[in-house]
This record gives sequence, structure tokens and C-alpha cells, in this order.
Amino acid sequence: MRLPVTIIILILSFLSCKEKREGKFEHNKEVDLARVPDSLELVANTFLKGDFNGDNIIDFASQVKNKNNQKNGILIIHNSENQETYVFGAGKEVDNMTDLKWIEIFETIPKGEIVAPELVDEETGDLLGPDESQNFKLTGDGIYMSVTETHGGGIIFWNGKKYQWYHIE
Ligand SMILES: [Ca+2]
Repeated sequence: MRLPVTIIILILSFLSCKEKREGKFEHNKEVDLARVPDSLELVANTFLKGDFNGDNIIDFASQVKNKNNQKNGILIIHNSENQETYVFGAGKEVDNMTDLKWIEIFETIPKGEIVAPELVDEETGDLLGPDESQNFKLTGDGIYMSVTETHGGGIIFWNGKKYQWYHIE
């Protein structure tokens, strides 16, 4: 009795595999790293998985180094049909920085958390605490980065249309 059941299960799983393979795009598939721009190389052991754009499909992020200018940054690749890629730093400006070589802590912040940027006194440069008027409840997982010693850093998060940066202390 066991054998026929096993065979049926095998046939069913074969059929479902076939369906997926013929489908236009497999959402369970890993992001295709051939999408990494030629100018960038991935920094080892800095990969992050998370649903950064909030569509319930796990995306890819990593620290990267630009081979042309040696500047570091962040690469995000959406696990979607078009595998959209986004680069911050590595020569591209984000919050007046083009090099994110200072990152030591690099991790995800779960969607649903509320984030706010640090309020900085424009004249004195004093840190005044989180600006709660800009509170944002993350709709996708955020990417948090900072320097270990000073805790200065930021968050990159999807605001529904594009990625946004908040300075965090
Ligand atoms: Ca996603």
C-alpha cells in the first residue's frame, strides 16, 4: 500500500516542479547575482536577506565595493520579475556621502517597527533626539548600518515608492 502512495506523491511533486519551471518567474528562487553591476564586487559575509520592499518576497542586500573608485556602498536587489537593483554609496550619493566604508554593524530591522530620523540642531550640530514628526512604520524590512564605537549611522527603507535614508544616532 505504501509504494503506490509514494509514487503518487512523486508524480505530484514532479508535476508541481514542472509547473514552476514553466512559469514566467519563480518567486521562491534566489535573486540572480548576475544582476550585480559589473562595476561592483560583493563584500564577503555582508549579505542580508529580507523583504525590503514589503511585497512578502525575500530580497537580497549586500555591502559592495566599486572597483573603479574603491568606494563602498549598499546594493539591494528585489526578488521580482525585473530584479530591480538599487545602489547607495559606492560613488553614488546618499545623505551627502558617496563612501560607506565606515559600516561595521549591518543588519535588518523588521517591518512594522517605527523609525524616526535624528534631529540635528542646524547651528550647533547638537543631536536633539529622534524627530517623531517624521515617524515611519516600516512597510518592508529596513536596513540598519552604523559604526560600532559611536553608534552613528542610518537606515535605508522602502517608503512605498522608493528607498529613503534616515540618519540615526
Ligand atoms: Ca520583497
